[in-house]
Amino acid sequence: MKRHPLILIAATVVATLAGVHTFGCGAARSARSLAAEKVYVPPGELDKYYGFLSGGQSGSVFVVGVPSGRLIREIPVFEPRAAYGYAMLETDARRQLLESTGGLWGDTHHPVLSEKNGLFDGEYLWINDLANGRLARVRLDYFEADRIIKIPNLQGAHGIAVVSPDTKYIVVNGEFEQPTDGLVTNPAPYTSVVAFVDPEAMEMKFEVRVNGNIDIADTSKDGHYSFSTVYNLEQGRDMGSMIQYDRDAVAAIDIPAAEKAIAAGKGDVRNGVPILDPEKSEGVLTLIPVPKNPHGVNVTPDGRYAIAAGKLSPTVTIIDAHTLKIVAEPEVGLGPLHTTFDNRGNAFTSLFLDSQVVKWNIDKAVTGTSDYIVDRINVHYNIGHLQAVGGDSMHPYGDYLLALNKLSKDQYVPVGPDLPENQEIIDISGEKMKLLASFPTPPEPHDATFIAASVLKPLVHQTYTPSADAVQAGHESVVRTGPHAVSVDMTLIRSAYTPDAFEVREGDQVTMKITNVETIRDMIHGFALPDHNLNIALPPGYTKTVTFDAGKPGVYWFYCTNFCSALHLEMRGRMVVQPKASTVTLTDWHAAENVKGQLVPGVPSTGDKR
Ligand code: RUQ
Ligand code: CUA
Ligand code: CA
Repeated sequence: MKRHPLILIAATVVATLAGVHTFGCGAARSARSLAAEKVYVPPGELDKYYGFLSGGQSGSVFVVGVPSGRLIREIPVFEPRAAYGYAMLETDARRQLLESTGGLWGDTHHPVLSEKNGLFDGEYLWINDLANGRLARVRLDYFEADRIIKIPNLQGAHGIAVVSPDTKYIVVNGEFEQPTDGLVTNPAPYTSVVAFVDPEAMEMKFEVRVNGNIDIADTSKDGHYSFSTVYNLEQGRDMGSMIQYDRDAVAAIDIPAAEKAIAAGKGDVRNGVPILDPEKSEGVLTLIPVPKNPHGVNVTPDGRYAIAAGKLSPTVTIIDAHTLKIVAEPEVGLGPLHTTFDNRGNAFTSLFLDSQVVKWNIDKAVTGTSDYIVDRINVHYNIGHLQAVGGDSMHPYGDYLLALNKLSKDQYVPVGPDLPENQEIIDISGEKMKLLASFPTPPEPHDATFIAASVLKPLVHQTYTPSADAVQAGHESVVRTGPHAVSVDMTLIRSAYTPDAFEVREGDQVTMKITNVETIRDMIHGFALPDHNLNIALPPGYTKTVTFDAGKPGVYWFYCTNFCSALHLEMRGRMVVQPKASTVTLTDWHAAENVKGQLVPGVPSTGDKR
C-alpha cells in the first residue's frame, strides 16, 4: 500500500512532539529535550544571569539563577529571618527601625538596579515595601540590605524606578491617597505624591503631588521624565467609583522643571519634605489620557516610547517619550498589565485575563501595520509581571523572558489549599516564543530584574573586611561594665567559641560583640542561644553586636547553626546565668568540673557586691 506523503509527515511530527525518537541517533531530539538543554546548567557550572525577584509578602528579595531557575539566595529586607540572623533581637537596631517604620513585615514589589551611563553597574538594588511606605537599598557586593527609609507624606509605596541614565533619583509612587493636609477631618478629595529619593544618601529630596492612585513607575532613558500610571482619576474611594472613566492617565513629571521649582522655593514643606503642587508650578506635571485603570508603564530600550498597559482595556497606549503625544493604541489582548522588550524591536506584554504573553512589533504598531502581533504563548496561569533579561535597560539581551504567574493551579503536586507561585522561563531568541521550564517560588514575586553574571560576579566580595572594632583573636574578654551589665567580646573560628563559657547574673544586660575571624569564603558560623530569641549568622570577617537580657538562672548552651566542620556539633559553649543571690563563680564551676574551659584571663567574679 502506498501512503500519501503528507500523512507520513504528519505522523512524524506527532511522533516527534510526543518525544519519540523516530530518526536515527542524534538527528531528532524531542522538543522536550531541546527545551531542557536550554535551561540545563550542569552541576559545577554557573548561570548566565542573576535574577532578582521581589518576595512580595515574604518581605524579601529572591535571587534566582537564569536560565536554570535555581533559587540561590533569599535576601531578607523587611522581615526578620532567623536563618540569616537578620533583625532577630528586640534590641537589634535594624529590628527597631523596622518596628518604628511600620512593622516586621513588608510587601516587596519592584526590584530596580543602579545604572551608570544607562547600564546596570551592579552596585545597588532598591526594593519597595508597598504596605508600609518604605524603600530599601541592597548592596550587591554583600547581597545585604544596607538602608531602609520611610517615605513621608505617602501611603502604599508602589511603583518605583531609577532615574536613568545615572541613577539620579529613585522615584517612589504613593498609591493610597490621603487627605492633602494629612488631617482626617479634611473633606476635600484625597491625593498622593510621587517621591524623589537621593539614592546615595537615601534621603528625601522632594515630592510632587499627583491625584488618582499612582501605580507603576518608569523613567525616560534621558532622565527627563518620570512616568506613572494613574488609575483613579475619578478620585473615588470605592471600587465602583474608581472604574467610571474610560480614560485615566499616565502622569509625566518633568524632572528638571520640578528641580527648578523646588530650587525656587515653590514646595510646601511637610514633614521636612518640600511638596510641589502642580497647579502652582506650571510645566511640572502632564497628564496623558490613557484607558482604562492602566497598570504598567514601560519605556522602550531606545527611549522613544513609554507604553502603558490598559488593564481594563485590551489595549496598550504608545506615548512618544519626548513629546508626550499618544502615537498609537494597538489591541493586544485581555488584561494587559506589563511590557518588556527584546533587542530586535519587539515588545512583550503580559495578559492577566488571557493567561498569555503577547509579542508585538513596536514599529509596526506605531505605523498601524495590521500584522503587528508576532506571537502569543500560553502561560500558567494569570500572569502579572514579565521581564525579559535586560528588558528594563537600554541593552536587552533578547534571549530569555521570565513570566511571573499568579496562580499555579495544576502545575505542581498539591501542597494544601495554598499553592506556590509559578515562574516560567520563555525562550525569546527566535520569532516564536518557546516555553522552556518553570519553577515555583514562595509568595509572591511581582516583578524581576536581571543582571549579567559577567558584570556582577566580579564585584561580589568573598569575605567581610573586618571592621575597625572587630574582636581580634587573643583579645577576647568578659568584663563587668556595670552593676547589671556584662560585655563579652568573642571570636569564632572552626570549631570553637572563645570564650566558650562565661558567667552572668540574673537581671544582667549582656552585650556581646562577636567576630567571625575566618578568612575563607562561605565559612559561616552561627551563634544560637536557646530561650533568648537569638540566632545570628556570621559570615567570615563579620562582626555583630547584640544586647539581650540574661534571662532566668540556668545553663544555656550557645551553639553553631551553620554546619562548618567535622566538629560542628561540638562547636558550642555555655552562658551560665547565676541566680541573683548566688555567690558561686565561673571559676568555681570550672574547678568543680575539672575542665580546661576557655576561661578568659581577668573574668571578674560576679560574686562581688552589687
Ligand atoms: S504590580 S503584578 Cu506591584 Cu503589577 Cu504586582
Ligand atoms: Cu561553626 Cu558550625
Ligand atoms: Ca479609573
